[in-house]
Amino acid sequence: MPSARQLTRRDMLKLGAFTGAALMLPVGRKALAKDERSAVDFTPYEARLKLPEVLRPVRSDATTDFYEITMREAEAEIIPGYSTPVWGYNGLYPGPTILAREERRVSVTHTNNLPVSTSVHHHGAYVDGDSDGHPLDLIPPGGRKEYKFGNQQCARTQ
Ligand SMILES: [Cu+2]
Repeated sequence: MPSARQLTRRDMLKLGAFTGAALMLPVGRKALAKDERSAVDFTPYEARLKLPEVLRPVRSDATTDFYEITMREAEAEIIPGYSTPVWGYNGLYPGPTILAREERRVSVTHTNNLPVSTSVHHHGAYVDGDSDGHPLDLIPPGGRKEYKFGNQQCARTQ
């Protein structure tokens, strides 16, 4: 079984094209023809849904739960049996879940251990501009940034 690093860009593009078309295939049908050019062979819709792990706060006080997340390179098993390099929150794909309660504040401090500057956008969060993570609000490699959430919103997935 090849590791993800053995897959070529072309292989990954083939796989991406397949996953888009896979919606029209009957469940259980083989994903890719097994020939010398196919690096991966799997049956779609067979893997169980992996729920992102729930992150625990590093500390809490009367009003706020504090979390720490490190962006780093890791390997993830996106396709069962195959390892894929990812840049993940705590090295996870998808990243961890933070459970928040309405009106209870959350602070998340991100550390960037990736080789490039990143922005952590919080889609759908009612936050100050400094905690929105807009495209020019970059965390350089080795940098840290705290994001603050008041959670003055009704329940939702963000
Ligand atoms: Cu957005």
